[in-house]
This record gives sequence, C-alpha cells and structure tokens, in this order.
Amino acid sequence: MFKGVLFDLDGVITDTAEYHYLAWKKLADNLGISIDREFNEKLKGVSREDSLRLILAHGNRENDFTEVEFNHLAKMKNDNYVEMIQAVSPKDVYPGILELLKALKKANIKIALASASKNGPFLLKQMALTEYFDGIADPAAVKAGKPAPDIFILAAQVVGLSPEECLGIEDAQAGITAIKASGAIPVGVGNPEQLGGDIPLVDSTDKLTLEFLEEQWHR
Ligand code: B16
Ligand code: MG
Repeated sequence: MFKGVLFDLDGVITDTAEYHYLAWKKLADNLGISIDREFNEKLKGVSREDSLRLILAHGNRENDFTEVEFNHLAKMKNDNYVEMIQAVSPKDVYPGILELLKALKKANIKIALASASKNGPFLLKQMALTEYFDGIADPAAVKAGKPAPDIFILAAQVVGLSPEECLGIEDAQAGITAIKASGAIPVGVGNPEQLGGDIPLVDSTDKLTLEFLEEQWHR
C-alpha cells in the first residue's frame, strides 16, 4: 500500500488555475501579446518566472525587458492574482477533496503539498485545509520547477518518505511528467488529450476516493 499522497494544488484542490489564467491574460494584453485557454495549458503547473518566459517568447518579446523589468512584470501578475484569491474560502475546495483528506488521515497515510505556487500555504489557510497537511514542499527551495521531478521528491522527503512509496495527483502535463520522473505513481485530473492515455485519470475530483487510489496502486 502507498504511504503518502503528494498533492498538486492549483487544479486539483481548487480552481485557482482560472485566476492564474485571468491574471496572465491581463498582463499579456497590456504587453500586446495574445494568449488563449489553449496556450494556458502550457502554463499550468509551471513556475511564475517560467510562465512569464513562455508568454514573452510567445509574443516574440523575450529580449525586450531587463531583469528588473522582468521581475516587475512577474510581480504585477502576482499582485493581481493575490488580490483575486483573497476571496477563496472553504466553499472553493473541489468536490471530494475534503473527504479524501479525511480518509487518508484516518488510514494514517501521509499528506504532502507539491505545488509550484508560492501562494500555496496562503491558499490552504483560506480553505481551512492546513491542518490536514503533514508537510509542504517549498517551491522556492527546489532548483528546477515542474516538469523536473524536484518538487515531488521534496514533498515525499518532508513527510519522511521516498517518492516510490507515494502517489502523486496532478492536473497539468508538466506535473504528470514531474511525478513520473520522481518515481511516484501518477494519477491525473483531466482528459487523455491533455494528460495522455497511459496513466489513471479522473474527470472530476469526486472520483478521487481512497478506494480508487488503492485500486490504481495495485494495478
Ligand atoms: P505562484 P500548482 C502552479 O501551481 C500553477 O499551476 C501555475 O499556473 C503557477 O504559475 C505556479 O503554481 C506558480 O504559482 O505564482 O502562485 O507562485 O498547479 O503546481 O499547484
Ligand atoms: Mg496544477
């Protein structure tokens, strides 16, 4: 049996992915760069700085900004995003997630956060979920962001496990690649067109029950 579950946050625990998209779109519009939801799929799970690099490259503006300007753009996006997430509350937790966290706790399975977001701890607090987490991997402490495995390796480590003892849950291409590379077993939230047909997928988080995870582990 698995000993830990490594949770992505945005797109798995709640729908902040939409706020990230709106905040990036506003910034891109201001820079005269057009992005749409399809392009946004590439940004899911990707760090703030790497997302900005992808957007600038998309608009052929990657050489237009100094480091100071680049950091200012990243801060503008984050300020806008942070303003939007002040309204996040326990009502925004995706269906089935609270029940899953409770079932994992009862079964003595470790729960860790493996989010690329520096706003992760704040979001858990807003949703009243902090107490369920045995550990949070600090994205600022890892060298390479998703799709590199580092954040999932660290998340397992902060709860005293190896990735091989854990399942990882993700909604993004970059995140699934990261879980696979870490040695943990991936479970995806989304469709096969986006996440691939080679891993167990659910189309809604309410299907993420302890029984479902157990079945995937034994497959
Ligand atoms: P922040 P996850 C990721 O969170 C988001 O999917 C991604 O869109 C965002 O750019 C990244 O966090 C960094 O977030 O700017 O708040 O530090 O999906 O890994 O939980
Ligand atoms: Mg995500």
